[in-house]
Amino acid sequence: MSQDILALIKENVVQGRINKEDEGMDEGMEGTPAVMELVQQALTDGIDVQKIINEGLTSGMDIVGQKFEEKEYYIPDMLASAEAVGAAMEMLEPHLASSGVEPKGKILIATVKGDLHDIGKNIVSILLRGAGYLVKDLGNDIDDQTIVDAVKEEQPQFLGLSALLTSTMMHMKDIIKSLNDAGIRDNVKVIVGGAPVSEQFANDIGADGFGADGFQAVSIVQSLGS
Ligand code: B1M
Repeated sequence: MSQDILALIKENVVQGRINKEDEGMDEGMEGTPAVMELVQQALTDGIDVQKIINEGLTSGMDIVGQKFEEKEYYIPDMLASAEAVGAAMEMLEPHLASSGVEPKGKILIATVKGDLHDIGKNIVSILLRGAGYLVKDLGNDIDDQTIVDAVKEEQPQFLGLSALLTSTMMHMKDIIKSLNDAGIRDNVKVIVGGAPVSEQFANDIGADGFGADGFQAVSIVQSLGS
């Protein structure tokens, strides 16, 4: 039963359908429950939020990525799916957020310069907030100097960097160098992630941690402490 609804969420992410009024890519879907109705149903059924995100939303976006790679989907198709995931994450956020607890630490997060992909970063931010951290999201396409200035000003314990393009991930190394040059590298722990980023890459560029997904990002932040 829970697998059925997760499969439907995944399918509707691939269809780029937010609400039941949406047509989607295939014919005949209008009027059937879409991502928002299905996620609401999954919550009502008591399905774990982590499962909804990983097995419904994120695995749907994986298929969208494959379709884009195979030139079956174009940018507007990807955006429709991305919007559906964003809308669902807004609905899930209150279920992840802990209430009335002092923040465990402060985290600055950004997608690096030249990179507009922010869905993963937004998921990581929501999960970190849900785990009790104060997250300041600088946005996407953020240049190195803005990040260094923000670290100086905000004095966070952690800096989270996201990159989805092989052409932009190297900015993570530049940012770490700029932190070093500014004499503030030791003040902040740098966590990196994003589809092309690996643990090996994180080690090579001198980051403190790597998260393959949002939940791993939370675990690594927790294990590094403040
Ligand atoms: Co683009 N795109 N895209 N795209 N896009 C990819 C990344 C790509 C792999 C697609 C493909 O060709 N198969 C490819 C990159 C190839 C490469 O670099 N080797 C690509 C390309 C080429 C491009 C353009 C260049 C296309 C073009 O214009 N010709 C262009 C670049 C624009 C730019 O950034 N300058 C582009 C544009 C776009 C859209 C704007 C249309 C849209 C982004 C919308 C948005 O983000 N608001 C988009 C999308 C949606 C994708 C795919 C399909 C999905 C990305 C995504 O959101 N995944 C993607 C293909 C794919 O990944 N399958 C693709 C879901 C998300 C939940 O996963 O972001 O990986 P992810 O985040 C995960 C983990 O990585 C991790 O946790 C998250 C949650 O589990 N994580 C962290 C992420 N950040 C972390 C930080 C951490 C820790 C963990 O610590 C701080």
